[in-house]
Parts: sequence; structure tokens; C-alpha cells
Amino acid sequence: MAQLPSDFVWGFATASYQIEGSTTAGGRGPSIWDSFCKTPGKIRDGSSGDTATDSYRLWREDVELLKSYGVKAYRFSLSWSRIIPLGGRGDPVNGEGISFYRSLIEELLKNDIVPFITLYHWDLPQALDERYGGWLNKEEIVKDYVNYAKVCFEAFGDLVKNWITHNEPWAVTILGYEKGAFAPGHQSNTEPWIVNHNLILAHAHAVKLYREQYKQAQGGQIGITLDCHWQLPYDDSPENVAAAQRGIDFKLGRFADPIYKGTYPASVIEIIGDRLVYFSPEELAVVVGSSDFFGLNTYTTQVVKAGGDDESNGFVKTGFTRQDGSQLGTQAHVPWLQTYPPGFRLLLNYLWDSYKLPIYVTENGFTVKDENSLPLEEAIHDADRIEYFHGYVNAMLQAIQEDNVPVKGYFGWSLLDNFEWADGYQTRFGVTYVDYTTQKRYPKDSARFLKKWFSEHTSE
Ligand code: PNW
Repeated sequence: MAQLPSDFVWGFATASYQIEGSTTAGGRGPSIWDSFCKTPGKIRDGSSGDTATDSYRLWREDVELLKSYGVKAYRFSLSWSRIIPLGGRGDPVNGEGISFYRSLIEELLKNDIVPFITLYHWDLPQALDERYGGWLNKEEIVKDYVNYAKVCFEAFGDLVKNWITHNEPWAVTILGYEKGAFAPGHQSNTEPWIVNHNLILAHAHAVKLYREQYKQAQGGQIGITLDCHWQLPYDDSPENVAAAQRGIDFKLGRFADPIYKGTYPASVIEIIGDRLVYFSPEELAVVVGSSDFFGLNTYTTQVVKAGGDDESNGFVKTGFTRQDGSQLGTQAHVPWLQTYPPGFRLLLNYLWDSYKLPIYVTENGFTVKDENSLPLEEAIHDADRIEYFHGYVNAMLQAIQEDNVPVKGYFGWSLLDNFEWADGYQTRFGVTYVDYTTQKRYPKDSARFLKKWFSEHTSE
């Protein structure tokens, strides 16, 4: 059977606020998500990450699960405010937070599971938002983020060789500062571009620090994870083809182009104009080339048309209906996701052609429609999720074998059903069913499917 490269890693991903719970235990300080969840109307079921999957206490069970699934790697994120409760460079480091993650990392390694650590998966310490406006304040946030990264490299870098600076900065800028759907809930036309600039700078300075002071001794790699849906033009009219490219530029290019090419995409410069925050030559020198790999989160493909009511912010019209009236694929529980594996293959090719770096797929997954209303015994037979994963891992294999795209790793989202941000607990993305009343974990069929598929396609 067709094989993946021998150094290929696969596993599952999670994020601190979505699984840990114990938000006031072990010396953890509050994050902007703790506050955001308390704002009425922001979380669909009125819930929060206060308990989540209780993984701060049940982490050994999570490692057991990973082991039973036969994974080679596990991607998870660190809670900044568990490590530095008040977040800043003058603030105390929380030893309990360090020991918690250290034990987890050691347990993973004992089980031959390679840790991939995300430094920032959206849970900014609340104190930094209050102190100086968080991501809006360039001078402060870049220094505080780099200080936090340094604490992590020092505390875990002897054991951790794979670092991801940010998870999906698009979601931070657009959902956090433009649409107000995610913490900190701002709605603005200018803030997203300030935050865009500052996220890139913080990332780049953390990478500079790692490369100058830790990389040689610790021997790891560091990069950023960006997200993109493949953009399929509705037809081959020049305006819809251009709209699809604009869709990619505003989702991905706004970060990838400065980081990998040293400039914002032309369409972003043209449309955003003086709301865009440009890099000084000194800043650019740090930003360009500041990622060792291309970290990609991707879930779906959108059919794109020009026009729409928010063109001045770079948005295009997106949907799932093709010209012949058919749908792209199986509808997920969330409106923004349908299964379309060919789009994944096209996206992988696009990234390799555009940026010429090895790719890690750091998230990919599916939420079955109405799974939350099903009894457990039915929910674990997640046929639509299997159909999704089957299509996507095979599309990836084709990209590797037939198109020669160097994909180095793959992480399914997610190890567990968990706190799905503004959707609360109703949207389940896990390959493991979590009964939130007992916190018991039940493997779904999709977990068995991926275990089998990877064992058949990986060489030992
Ligand atoms: C990603 N969208 O977020 C995140 O990295 C995960 O934490 C999250 O649980 C997962 O995907 C599933 O949603 C996304 O609106 C947030 O298109 C929003 C979108 C996509 C991904």
C-alpha cells in the first residue's frame, strides 16, 4: 500500500482553554476567554471553559487515549496565564503551571508521543488586556509575548522540539477585533490591522529569540500556524477568479506574505490602504523568513463570487453551491463546513508553490450534524466524520505522492469533543465522545478509522 514518508508524524490536536478547565486552580490567572464567556449572549449555550473536558485533572487519561490510538505526536497549547498568571515580563512565573506541563510532556515522551506545542491559542492573560489593551499595544505586547516564549523555551525546550508561535491569527484579528464573535469581542475596521501587525511582530521576535539562543542547543524547529479554506471560483469569469485569489489573500496572505515573502499581498494593500500598518525596514528584517515550516489549519473549501456587502474589508461572497446547483459535499454541524477533499489537495499544492516550505497540517476535522442530540451509542458511530477523514487523508497522500508536496505531519482536530468557543459544547469536533456529566471518554469510530489508516500507510 502507498506509504507516507518515514519521518511523517500524525496525531491529534487540542487547545488549553478548550480542554483544561480548572480555570482558578493551580495558580492560573484569568484569560480574556474567561471574561468573554461571562458576557451574556457571547456563547451559544451560555457555557464557558470552566470545566471543559477537565483535562487539567484528567490529562493522564488523555495520554492513555492518544496511546491507544497509536499516534506519533500530540499538538496542544499552553495557557499563558497558567504559566505567568498576570502575563507580563515583570510578573511572577507560576511554578505549578510549569510542573503541570512538564509532567504532561514527560508522560507523552515516555509513551513515544512527540509533543508539538502551540504557545498562543487565543487565551491572552486578562491582565494584559486591562493593563495596556493586549494585542493593540505594539511596544508592550511584543516584549511580553517574547518574555513568555522565553520562559517556555527555558522550562520545556530540553524536551520539546516542535514549537508553534500562534494558532490561526486570522481568527484573532477578524473574530476577536473585527466581528466581535471571539474574545476580546471588539468590532472595528482599524484594530484588526493593528493586531495583524503586532501578532506578526510578536511571532517573529519569539522566533528570532529561539534561533539565536535556543535552537542550536535544543535542536528544535519553530513556525506559525495559519488557517485557510480553499477558494474555488464559482465560474471561470475573471472577476470570480480574482475574488477567489482575494479570498486567499485576506485569509492567509495577510500573514503568510509578510512572513514568507516580506510584503502584504497587492490586493490587501489596495483595499485596506492607510488602515494597513506597514513594517519598518528593521521590523521587516526580523519578519521575513521567520518560520521553519508552514503550519496549516484547514477544514473546508468555499465557492467564491465577487461582490458582497463587505468588500471594503476584503470579504468576498462565499458559499457551497456550485454553478450546477449541487452542494460541494456533506454539511457539517457548523454552517461554515462541508466536506470537499479535492480542495485540500489544491490548497496543499498552492502553499508549496507559493511558499516553498515543508507543511505540517496542524488541524483538520469535522463536526457531525446534530451529533449532540444523539444518544451516546449512536453518536460514536460517526459515519460522516469517517467519510471526511477518509477523503482528506487520501487527498493529502495524493498531494505527497503524485504532486510531490512535502507534507511532514497531520493532526486531526480534535482528540476530544471540547469547548468549541462561541458554540459552547453543542458542536462536537472530537474523535472521542465526551459525556460532560461524567467526563467519561468514548472513542468514536473515526478514531479507529484514523488509527487503522495511518498504521497502513506509515512505515515503521
Ligand atoms: C479552529 N471559521 O478555529 C481552531 O483552531 C480550533 O480551536 C477550533 O476548535 C477548530 O478550528 C474548529 O472550529 C476555527 O469561522 C474557528 O471558519 C473559526 C473558523 C474556522 C476555524
